[in-house]
Amino acid sequence: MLEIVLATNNAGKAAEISRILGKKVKIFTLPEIGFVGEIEETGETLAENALIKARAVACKAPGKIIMSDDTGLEVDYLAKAPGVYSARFAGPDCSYLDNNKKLLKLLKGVAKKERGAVFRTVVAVIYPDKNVEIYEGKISGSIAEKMSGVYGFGYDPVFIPENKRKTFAQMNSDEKNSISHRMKAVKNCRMGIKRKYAV
Ligand code: ITT
Repeated sequence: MLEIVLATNNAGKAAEISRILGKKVKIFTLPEIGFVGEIEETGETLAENALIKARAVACKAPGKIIMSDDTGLEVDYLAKAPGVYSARFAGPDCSYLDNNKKLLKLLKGVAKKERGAVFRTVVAVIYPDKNVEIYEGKISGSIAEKMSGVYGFGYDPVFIPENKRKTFAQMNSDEKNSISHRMKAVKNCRMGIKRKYAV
């Protein structure tokens, strides 16, 4: 069984990734490898931040594959903001609700055709031989006029994927995972892992 450490403190994200990777992979969370504390995401790109998280954890788990993901929501009308700053869009210690409220306020009155947005995920993997690989996934869509739905996390209540009539938060996890930015990045990553290991 392949052992992968997920370098994330975000439980929603960890649940999605482990579902996508499937049963042949044993996932270790940060508490399970004895990693405590916050990792400061000081990078200017998603790839830099994903690598910062993976590197911070690698020394704690020798011999294991380390995987991290950094995700950003890029809104056309806001010149691709919040992007790499998606987690703290509404300020330090803000909640998902604060971020969604701020986004909806900034887009108040903006026409539907100008509400385009992209969710982008970068997955960084550090292999036990110290080799580093980066994988990407994205999905286009638009920002709704109000929050809807109870599933998922983060900006899911305001993001409507292209060709859909509901937000990510109105989809159960299988439905979101079948089309999401994270699924695409993790699937690319899984292909990279398969090229190295027979799983
Ligand atoms: P880690 O750094 O511990 O992995 P995080 O919550 O800081 O977790 P990111 O920096 O990757 O995660 O993501 C930034 C924010 O983007 C995150 O806090 C959510 O608000 C949002 N986000 C990420 N993935 C999302 C998804 O699939 N659906 C909705 N919002 C998402």
